[in-house]
Amino acid sequence: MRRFFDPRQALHAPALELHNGGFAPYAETPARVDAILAAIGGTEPPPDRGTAPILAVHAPDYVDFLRSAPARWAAAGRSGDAIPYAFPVVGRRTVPLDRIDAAMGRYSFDATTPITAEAWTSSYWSAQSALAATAAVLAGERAAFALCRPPGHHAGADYCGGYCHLNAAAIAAQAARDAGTARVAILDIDYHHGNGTQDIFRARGDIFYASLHADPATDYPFYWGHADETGGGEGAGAGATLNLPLPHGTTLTAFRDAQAVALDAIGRFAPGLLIVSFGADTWRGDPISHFALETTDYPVLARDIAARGWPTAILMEGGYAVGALGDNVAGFLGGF
Ligand code: Q9C
Ligand code: ZN
Repeated sequence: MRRFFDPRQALHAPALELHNGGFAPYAETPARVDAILAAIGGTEPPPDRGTAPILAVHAPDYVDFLRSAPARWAAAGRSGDAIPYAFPVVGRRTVPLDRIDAAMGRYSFDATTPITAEAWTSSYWSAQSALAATAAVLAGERAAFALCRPPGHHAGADYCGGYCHLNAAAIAAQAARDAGTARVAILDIDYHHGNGTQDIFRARGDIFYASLHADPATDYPFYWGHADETGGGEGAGAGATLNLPLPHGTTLTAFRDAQAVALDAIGRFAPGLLIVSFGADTWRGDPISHFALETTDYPVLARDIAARGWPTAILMEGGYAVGALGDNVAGFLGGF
């Protein structure tokens, strides 16, 4: 299987994140990349397809903000990573975003996603890796992998969050549509709901989004991913979103059954391309998650997906148990 990654994706390295009332080392560390690369062998660097496929998904003012925020933060005399602390939620209105802190809150939905000086560069190349894997599949590969890091599925058209700045899966799905694939399905099996991906496509009927994730009644991102969110808009998106929340402690049997429900729904949609948002934070020892999958479960899940026969681009999302991450990712890819 072809595997894509650019070394610039490892440059983004925030120091700390808010965690249970204090600051903890940032879980989405570049060490994740080293662990995955050591387990899967060599990768190819993606070609540079520029900003056009990014701007096909993300708002231009948001992209400008991501690129300029670190310099604005430094110009305000700040040390440390750029982190928002005030959000325009209560009495939300449009205001000038001259103050960097106002802009930070406007373009973020949480305080766990610093915009380091390298956030744009790393996220840009993460998106390019996703585009390369997708192009390889559209050119005839049965499946391809993009080591997307930073991850993407929490980022919306005009907001960051959940360690994500650019939504690689959404960028890849839109690029496939623009390349002529009529129907694209996204299967999201990260531990967390992919709120950004859902938001970006929720009103559309040409891109199906199905997600297995921890119940948002108990887990981040809380405000999305409930079972009654089935797609919206004026008709076209209705029924093109499927959310399957699962309880803490979920093991292979229940996860596999839920994945089969998602795959059956995707089958009825009849996609020309499948994009898998793959998170290994479903593993039993993940430090921020509460499912109980074993390393030996990942090949099983991958084989169930591969058996459906759709051309498949696999994109990395979360997974924070660095010691087990390589085996979990390699096992999943091996299952294909
Ligand atoms: N510090 C992905 O797996 N929760 N993102 C942080 C505790 C954020 C996970 C709260 C989890 C985001 C791609
Ligand atoms: Zn996750």
